[in-house]
Amino acid sequence: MIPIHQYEGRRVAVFGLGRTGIATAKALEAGGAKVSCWDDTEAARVRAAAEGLTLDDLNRRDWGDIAALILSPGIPLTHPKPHRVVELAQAVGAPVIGDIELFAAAINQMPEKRRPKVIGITGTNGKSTTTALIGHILRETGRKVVVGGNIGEAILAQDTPRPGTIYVIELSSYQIDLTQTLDCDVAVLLNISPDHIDRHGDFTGYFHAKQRLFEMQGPNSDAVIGIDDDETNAFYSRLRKTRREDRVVPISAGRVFARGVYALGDRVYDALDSASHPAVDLARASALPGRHNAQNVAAALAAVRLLGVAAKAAAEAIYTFPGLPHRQELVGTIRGVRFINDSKATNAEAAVQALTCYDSIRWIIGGVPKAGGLQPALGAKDRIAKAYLIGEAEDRFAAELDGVLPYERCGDLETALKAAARDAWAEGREGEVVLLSPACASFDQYSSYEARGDAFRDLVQALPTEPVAPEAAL
Ligand code: UMA
Repeated sequence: MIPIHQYEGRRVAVFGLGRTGIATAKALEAGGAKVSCWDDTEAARVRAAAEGLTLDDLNRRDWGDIAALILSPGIPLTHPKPHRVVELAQAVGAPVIGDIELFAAAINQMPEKRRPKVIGITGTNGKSTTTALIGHILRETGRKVVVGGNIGEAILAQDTPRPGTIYVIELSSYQIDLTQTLDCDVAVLLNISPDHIDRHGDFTGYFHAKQRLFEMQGPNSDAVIGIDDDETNAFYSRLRKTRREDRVVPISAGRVFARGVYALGDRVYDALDSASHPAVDLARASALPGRHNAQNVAAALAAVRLLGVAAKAAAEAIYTFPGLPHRQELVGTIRGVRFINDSKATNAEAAVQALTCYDSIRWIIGGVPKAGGLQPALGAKDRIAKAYLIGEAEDRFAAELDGVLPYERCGDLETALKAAARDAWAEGREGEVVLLSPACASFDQYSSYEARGDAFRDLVQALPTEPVAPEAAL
């Protein structure tokens, strides 16, 4: 745990008692603050009390003595409208910040020599893979590394900063919104497409949140920018005007440039300090298939090179990267059919990345739909044999798919998996894939995308490995 001393002796409100809130409350208590915790959900309050935290109904108490509100990232700050606690804090002039800001303030106070390095990664898709890949490369090349943020554990639940440690932090737009002083030594923007519009008002608001990661950087920090979207490309050009040119590194999957890191064919080229040369053979990076992963590899290579890792050593580490659960995770091959868990794909742009990696796909989709629906994924429709619909999105997706693709309404994941497996086995063709890449949030039927992916893995493992008669009875 990273103790936070900034509010020693003062009272702080912590609202939201999931992963972030619990870690934050403990870190503040360890640093001597008096912490008042609350959550809208009874079950979360019970869990927090069992962890030894003090509950204090923030809706009812007087806020006069509260020095700051630490908000969890999933709680509305501005849109669709500010949560009531945000208004209560603002009414008494208490700052509203997040756990990443507490971390930033703590390391900013450290003397330069002892301050750990920070790599921050944002973008719409590929953040977790790139974060984990950077962590893996740094660890494999002998650095002390802590990986956290939007991926897995909250940052304040991690090891205390020590000289030489490198923090690799995945940052969602929600977390950046609650952060003011994080100066990443290397900040990475992978890509941008509409997501989380409900929380940022519109696309401009969402993109603006991502850009703030770069506005917080000092003049000697580095930026790595994926330039394959029009918006990020324009942002790259703007950023180059405000910083020394060599502090802004472009990355791309498909475009070639004189200085930067880019993927072309199955090679990633390093053109950072000398003439461009092939540095990574993507055919050897088996856990990183597809063009989107080529971009993730380019970003990771650029980030670690900026911290002084040699290209050759980085490439060797990339080849041993095991991949992440819930991202195109092969959970079984049963009677010739591959079952792939891509539960992390919570929007259509993420789903299209998996769709372009296989040829004859039984596609399980649904959950809580996002703005934009399935449209961005339908460019890959020739690869999809049939769609199997689940959850709240069923009616909407059925309407979108009418006349476009064969589909079946299945209601829940178990029904969908069994129907998809039945059809794939009946087809008996080589290369059949059953893919859970739902293009939706999970919250109508599961507590998280991880819980949805775990359920899929368990259901696949329970499928019969021998034909049962009749197959349709499955
Ligand atoms: N809550 C309220 N009132 C509300 C909304 C929520 O009281 O109006 C309470 C809930 O009852 C719950 C708590 O807030 O007890 C949950 O807080 P949270 O949604 O911020 O979730 P955490 O458990 O703190 O997890 C967060 C990230 N989740 C979100 O941003 C939604 C996790 O990212 C992250 O791993 C964790 O912090 C540690 O840093 C997950 C995620 O889904 C992976 N992120 C989104 C994404 O990647 O698309 C942004």
